[in-house]
Amino acid sequence: MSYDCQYIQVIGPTGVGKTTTIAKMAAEAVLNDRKKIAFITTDTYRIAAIEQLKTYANLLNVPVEVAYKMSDLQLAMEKFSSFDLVFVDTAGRNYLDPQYIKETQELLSAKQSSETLLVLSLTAKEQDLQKIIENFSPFNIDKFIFTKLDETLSYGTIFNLMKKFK
Ligand SMILES: Nc1nc2c(ncn2[C@@H]2O[C@H](COP(=O)(O)OP(=O)(O)OP(=O)(O)O)[C@@H](O)[C@H]2O)c(=O)[nH]1
Ligand SMILES: [Mg+2]
Repeated sequence: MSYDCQYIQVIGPTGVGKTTTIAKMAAEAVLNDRKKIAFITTDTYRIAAIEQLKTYANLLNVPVEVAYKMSDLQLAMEKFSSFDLVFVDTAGRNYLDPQYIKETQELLSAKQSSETLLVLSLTAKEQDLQKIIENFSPFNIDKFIFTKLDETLSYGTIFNLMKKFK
């Protein structure tokens, strides 16, 4: 996978595989591409979220910083400014509620330019995914990542969403 920015923010609804996908992308970057990478997590919400990312970080032998607020995120990004890629994990929330979009957006508004990836599970209904994408529009999503292809038998949603949201 190629990236357009040094900082990669991964956002999306609960349990879609944000943290797992970061681990996969990071493993590819470290093991195949020999990149110097780091993790930042802003998920201080879910129980054991930090431990989950730290477990992957230990396996790949890469550093992690935890950001409780925007200023922590800013400091962590500066700390990792010499790294090739910095993956920023975020908390999954019910993003049909615009309040959570606002909270996450406030937390992520650091000054470094970053690429924003929206993770969507193909096991979700297309109509709900459309609404989630619309609610995420204040983020300027750069790319979608579809997960759980292995848990569905229908893939048309990928094409419909790509067509609708370009
Ligand atoms: N079958 C399947 N399971 C997946 C995939 N990606 C992630 N999972 C599983 O989905 C569950 C949730 O994964 P996480 O990576 O913790 O999801 P998350 O979006 O970070 O979850 P929250 O941070 O709690 O919102 C775990 O059991 C993962 O193993 C996938 O592509 N296919
Ligand atoms: Mg997670």
